[in-house]
Amino acid sequence: VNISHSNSRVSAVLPTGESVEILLYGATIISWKDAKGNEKLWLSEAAKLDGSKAVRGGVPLVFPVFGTAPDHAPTSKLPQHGFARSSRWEFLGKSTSESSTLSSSSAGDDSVKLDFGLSPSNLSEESRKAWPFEFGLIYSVTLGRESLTTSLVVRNEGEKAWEFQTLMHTYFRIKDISQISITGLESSPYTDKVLSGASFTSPSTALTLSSKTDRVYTPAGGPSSAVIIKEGGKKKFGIVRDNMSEVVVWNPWAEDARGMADFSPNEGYKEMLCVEAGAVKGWQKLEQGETWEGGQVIMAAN
Ligand code: TA6
Repeated sequence: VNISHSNSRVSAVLPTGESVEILLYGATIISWKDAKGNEKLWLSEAAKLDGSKAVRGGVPLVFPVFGTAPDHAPTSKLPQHGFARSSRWEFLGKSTSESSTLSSSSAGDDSVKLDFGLSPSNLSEESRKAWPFEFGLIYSVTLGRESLTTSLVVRNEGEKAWEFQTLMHTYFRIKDISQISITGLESSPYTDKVLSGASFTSPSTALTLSSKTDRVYTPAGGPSSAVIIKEGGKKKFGIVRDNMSEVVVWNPWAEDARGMADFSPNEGYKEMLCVEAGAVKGWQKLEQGETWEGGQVIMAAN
């Protein structure tokens, strides 16, 4: 495995060619390519990559609040989606794994795990003041031959209990939003932000998108069930969650895409889809010294 680590980003390439690139800013994954160099994530052409604002695309990390929570006193002063995606994380190092079987086709590593850390000492004064709790985050990004795994360990390092929400805001790259269908969200409760947060139960058919979509599903299959994204009937991505009870589906569509200064090209909404694993309904509570872990495994079909 080839790892390079500059003062702003970390990247890794497997012997077979798969690659991942992560900004230390927000520990934001900004690129994930398969062995043939096909980019799997969508990144706006106007995304700020200089730390001046959260990245529009890739996989921003949402913590300790999803959206804004004006009536949740402890997080009510935080910016939308919290501070994790706009703080500078530390690179803690990497570990590689060889395939255990001797018959592995290609000599060398089959996967590499990159670890990143965030604690109060990494936060701006403003963020510390807005959310004055002792915490520790370890975010691991594992690049495999056919998969990308992101997992987060959250620890309460203080004496007082506190609660959080977290979500991995993955922007998938697709060819044509009109050819997309999503399974794994059938017959499930969801709230629809396009309909001012009203609650519904989804039908037993796959989800397709034909206008602005912004929904928070609690899949009936539970916090570790799979969601499949198909394009033209062919599987493109599989997302298996671990301890993440919600899945958010978002596409801004034409008008909102035009309205975001860092969303480019305007027509880009046709080539992206956010399907986001998160624990965002209610709050995860951690007592002193307790930890929580959650994440997702994304499989990409070539
Ligand atoms: O993906 C769900 C969502 O909460 C949408 O409501 C939309 O606001 C999106 O996140 C992007 O949020 P951002 O703060 O990155 O512009």
